Amino acid sequence: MLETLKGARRNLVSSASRERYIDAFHWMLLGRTAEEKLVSLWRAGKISGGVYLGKGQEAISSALGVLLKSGDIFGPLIRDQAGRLAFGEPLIDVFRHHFGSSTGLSRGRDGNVHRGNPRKGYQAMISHLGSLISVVAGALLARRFKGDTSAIGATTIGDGGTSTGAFHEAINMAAVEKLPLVVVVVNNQYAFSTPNSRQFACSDLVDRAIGYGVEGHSVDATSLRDCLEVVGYATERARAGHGPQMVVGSCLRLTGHAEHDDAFYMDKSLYQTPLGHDCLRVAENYLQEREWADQALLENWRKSAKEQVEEAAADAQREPLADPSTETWCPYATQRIADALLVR
Ligand SMILES: Cc1ncc(C[n+]2csc(CCOP(=O)(O)OP(=O)(O)O)c2C)c(N)n1
Repeated sequence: MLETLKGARRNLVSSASRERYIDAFHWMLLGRTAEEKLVSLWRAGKISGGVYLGKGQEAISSALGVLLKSGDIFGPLIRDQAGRLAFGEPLIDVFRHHFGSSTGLSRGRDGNVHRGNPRKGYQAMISHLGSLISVVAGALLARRFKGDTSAIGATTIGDGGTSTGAFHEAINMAAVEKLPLVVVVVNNQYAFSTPNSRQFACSDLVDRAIGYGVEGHSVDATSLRDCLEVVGYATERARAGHGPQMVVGSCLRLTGHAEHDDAFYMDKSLYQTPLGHDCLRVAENYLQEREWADQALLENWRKSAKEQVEEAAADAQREPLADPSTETWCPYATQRIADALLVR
């Protein structure tokens, strides 16, 4: 029988220390600010393709990013801008990628979120929902074969993504292999226009953990403090050899599926429930309640985030675009990408 985890959690040193909280808050703020810039660039026709936002999900994403360590493996999904930055993605890479800069991580081959840097431990995102879990699990297995058991791996997925066969196959395999994998399910109530009621029939997604034989944890994803504690606990359990951990965070998608979607289908009354709280505002209130920051300091942080974003966007915009006539195009990968993927 699975251990009851709620009691054990209290014995842990809190993962939501002042220093870590403020660190995670900064990445949330920077992620939100970067995405606001992407939206204005997209609306001005300066970038093509879609712009997918993590608005409302920055707390859980950033918590995961700061809790992973150098050497760990991270597989971010579309709403993980905050987590990517917290894990170490340079801000300029966000804009390089969206502008199609030849110095971007895909050398201008992809316009939005399918970027990664395997050498640095973060996998390129795969759009096919559920597939990223197998990739992170496979990377952990590869490390194990090489005798390296120091790292854990983590990835996120939405409520809709949990309905895929790939999700089931990957978690089942990870559970059998007892891999140190943390899967963060962000239940933002909608999969594009499909509400939870048309997506799954179980009362709580975390109950699925029992069926897979993995440890499951629930968290209010609008609270950075709770995310740091619960995701922190899950990462510690994975590091300590207790196998895969499934964290289910609840919140509301505070935007359309992407900028081209006005989300007319969403039940607007949900915004008035606790699910609809904006995690960034909740985190700001918490900082003030604890007297870790006042209005003036918060304003300084916002200004600094804006300046960093403007500088990164301007620098990336000055870089040359990919040039198909000089690029050694290849159907699957260039030598450079193949080299980056090689396991060392
Ligand atoms: C296997 C698969 N089926 C369908 C899609 C198309 N698709 C992209 S995002 C999306 C909705 C995802 O919803 P959810 O997993 O709840 O994540 P959210 O967008 O809410 O963060 C769908 C259906 C896909 N990318 N992969």
